[in-house]
Amino acid sequence: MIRLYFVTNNKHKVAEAQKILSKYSVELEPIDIKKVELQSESLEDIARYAAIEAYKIIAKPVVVEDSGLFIDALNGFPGPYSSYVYKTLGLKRILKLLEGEENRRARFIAVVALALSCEDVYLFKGVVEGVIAHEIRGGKGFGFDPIFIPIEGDGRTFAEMNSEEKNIISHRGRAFEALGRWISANRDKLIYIL
Ligand code: ITT
Repeated sequence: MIRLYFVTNNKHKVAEAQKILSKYSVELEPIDIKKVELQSESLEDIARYAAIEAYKIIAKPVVVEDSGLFIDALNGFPGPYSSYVYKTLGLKRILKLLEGEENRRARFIAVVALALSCEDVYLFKGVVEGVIAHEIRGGKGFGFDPIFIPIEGDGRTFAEMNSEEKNIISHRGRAFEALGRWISANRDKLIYIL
């Protein structure tokens, strides 16, 4: 079993990521240090920076994940500001911004960063395409799940799916699958450092 620190305040992220990584014999150890968030349009830059800052504190291999909802009709808003916008505006106000809007295309993107040192950082990206629902639907998941309908699904929002169903197609599921595959291929390297 490989154990990796995971810097996040979001317990939903931990639960979803752990389900994927268990298949690769990886256990995530959530750690309560501040995730330092760079002001940037790029999830890659934010995740990389946060992973390096975390590594500086714990000096052990560490994972962070930065994600967001990008709505085409709003030029990619809220994107990297998703967490803040969810807290300040909430779902109803986002739906209001899209009232009368025919283009409801959106995507969730997640970037996972694994820092093995300050110089040795690996990024894994996952994307899921979807549309913004006309109403709030479902009680599962978190954040923008009740208004996001993945194109690959059957018309349900993420909040109407259980976590296994969501994980198969979600941005986070895909990004952590990529991390899991990388770890499988690089086990020797990791066991040496851990
Ligand atoms: P940490 O930074 O502590 O990891 P966070 O929730 O603040 O937790 P981010 O800064 O990466 O994480 O913000 C991502 C936000 O994007 C998140 O708070 C949700 O509002 C939204 N989001 C990301 N993935 C989502 C998902 O699978 N379902 C619903 N909303 C999601």
